[in-house]
Amino acid sequence: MFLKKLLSLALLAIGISQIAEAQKVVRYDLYVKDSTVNYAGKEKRAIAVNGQIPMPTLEFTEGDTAEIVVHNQLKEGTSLHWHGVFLPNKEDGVPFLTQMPVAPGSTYTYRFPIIQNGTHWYHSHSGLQEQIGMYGSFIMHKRAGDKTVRKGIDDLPAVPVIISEWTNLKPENVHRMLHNASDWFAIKKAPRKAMLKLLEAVILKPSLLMSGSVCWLWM
Ligand SMILES: [Cu+2]
Repeated sequence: MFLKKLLSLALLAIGISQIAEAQKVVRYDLYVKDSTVNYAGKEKRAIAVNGQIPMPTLEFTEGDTAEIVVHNQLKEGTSLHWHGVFLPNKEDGVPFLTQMPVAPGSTYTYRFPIIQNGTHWYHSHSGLQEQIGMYGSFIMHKRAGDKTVRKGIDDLPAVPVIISEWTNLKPENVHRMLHNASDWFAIKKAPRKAMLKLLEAVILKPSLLMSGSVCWLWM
């Protein structure tokens, strides 16, 4: 009888500790600020978050609660969308649909439970802010002891790699030109050449991709 009671108490303690672990709140503070970069021979406006482009990699474990505090230091509204992440609609970050834009000079908190695992990304959903720097990795790890962990695959250290391009053109102009369907970018900018350069870089120097989280490539 005593043993049975002890056992059920132990199980209860384990249960409580699991709940406590599952309810860990993981907070990130993101400071969104205008910045100037020179990635392709000209000083251009960009948006850096916590002083970096891409935005910081956000990491969680399934069961955590994400608390992401956006400090908008821009002179315009902003928003953040969590790409492919299951969450309550009001946290989805689509301005004028699921929330009002985060006003200049204000702070806004996204809060949602992490109910999946995998590597995703997040980006601004306001105007064309994404194109000038507002994108980043969003990683949701499996819980410790998750039965679906594949030995030798899921337990390898993960390094997020973001492949991006930069243009000195304003993203609004790129957008307009793509709508005109002039094929300017396919003909003049030779994107395939850029992909070949990337492949060459990876083959010749695999550490390039392993050592950094970003690979910038200029056409
Ligand atoms: Cu998206």
